Amino acid sequence: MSAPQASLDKLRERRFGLFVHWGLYALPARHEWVKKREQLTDERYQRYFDHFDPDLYDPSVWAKAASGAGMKYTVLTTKHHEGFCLWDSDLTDYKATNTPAGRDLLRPFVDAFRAEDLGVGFYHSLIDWHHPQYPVDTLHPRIDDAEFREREAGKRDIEVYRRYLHGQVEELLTRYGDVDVMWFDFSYPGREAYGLPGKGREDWNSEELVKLVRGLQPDILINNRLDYPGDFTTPEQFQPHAAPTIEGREVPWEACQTLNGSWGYDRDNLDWKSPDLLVRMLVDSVSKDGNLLLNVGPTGRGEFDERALATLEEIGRWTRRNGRSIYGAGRSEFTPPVDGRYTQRGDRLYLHLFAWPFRHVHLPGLAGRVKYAQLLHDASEVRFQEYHGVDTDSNVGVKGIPAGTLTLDLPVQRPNE
Ligand code: JFZ
Repeated sequence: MSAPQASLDKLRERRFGLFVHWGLYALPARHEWVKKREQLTDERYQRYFDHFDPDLYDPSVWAKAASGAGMKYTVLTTKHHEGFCLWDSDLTDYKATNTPAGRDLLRPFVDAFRAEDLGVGFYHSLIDWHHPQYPVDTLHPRIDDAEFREREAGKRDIEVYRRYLHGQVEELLTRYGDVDVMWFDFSYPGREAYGLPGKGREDWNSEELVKLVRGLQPDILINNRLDYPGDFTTPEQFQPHAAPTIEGREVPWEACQTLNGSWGYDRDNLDWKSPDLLVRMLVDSVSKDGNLLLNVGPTGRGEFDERALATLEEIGRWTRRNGRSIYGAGRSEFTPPVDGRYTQRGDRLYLHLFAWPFRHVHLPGLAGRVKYAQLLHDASEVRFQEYHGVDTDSNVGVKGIPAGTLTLDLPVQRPNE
């Protein structure tokens, strides 16, 4: 069983999305794994629950920022590994309703993004460091000491947690209308060989969970982190060198990327990627038939950090003029020049130059294939020469290069784009 082709087509058309990691970890503001990394007890972590008061939360501002950046869909952490729920679940007290926020934070989010005509997806953590019956594993033996493992071992009944997991997914998929994507996170099977516990399809009952999801939302797309076949794959924090394949067949994919190396709000992290780099990552994804899901970690007061907002605005200046090379576009059969990427939509070929060459760029295989060329941002004509293997005076600049090469004449100065 898999999602309808129309849903995959829609994902492909959208190409660029907003990932939002928001939870209690916004308050310590030092990475969403802080509870695990610093081995914080439930008692110590409680202070973030008690102080969770996002008084500036206005998801219509988030949705407008996403739309302004050229994003076409969003995926929000309904629950991350810490176990805290943004919605008013009947199955736990560990939810936004019981914090100073005092309300369901998911509903206004969903409404705001739909109002901007953006697709809505739900990230949902399979891992849960708060549920009393979830057997917490050591993922990093250097961090999680043996004593901790011993204390936890055998004391917890994952069947109870599994019912909770399925029940919460049912809530999410019955209360908030049509959901475009269910983004589960994550499985780590097959570690038994190293003397470490793993978690996979048996633990979640992935088969049943997928049936449940598809039964409730027949058009939904499911990612690939259930240790069970999904609709698309999710390379994380790297750009694959080519479209990923499963058993030799290319699969739909979406790269997820941070703005600064952390998913949750991380105040002191200074690894910010430049807007220019992020645009190149978007182009790189599309040139390999994939999407980019770019993350923002909102603050504990419910806002996007100024640095995130500035980056999204800058990206938006690019996508507004160059979106025709992104939305609904994909890979081209042609091989781009060094430091360049091709994207293609129908019979339009888009050349993205990551480095500006001096006056000429040579495009092998394109001679005789191009009717007209222009810069995309201002529609100004780009003249070109074609070299068919016979030297004439008109191809002074292209002598000695392979026959079949088309050479673009570019301005010396890179246009301010
Ligand atoms: C997971 C989360 O742990 C992380 O906090 C964030 O939400 C991210 C989007 O997803 O991170 C992972 C998941 C899987 C691997 C690495 C990081 N993995 O399989 O190597």
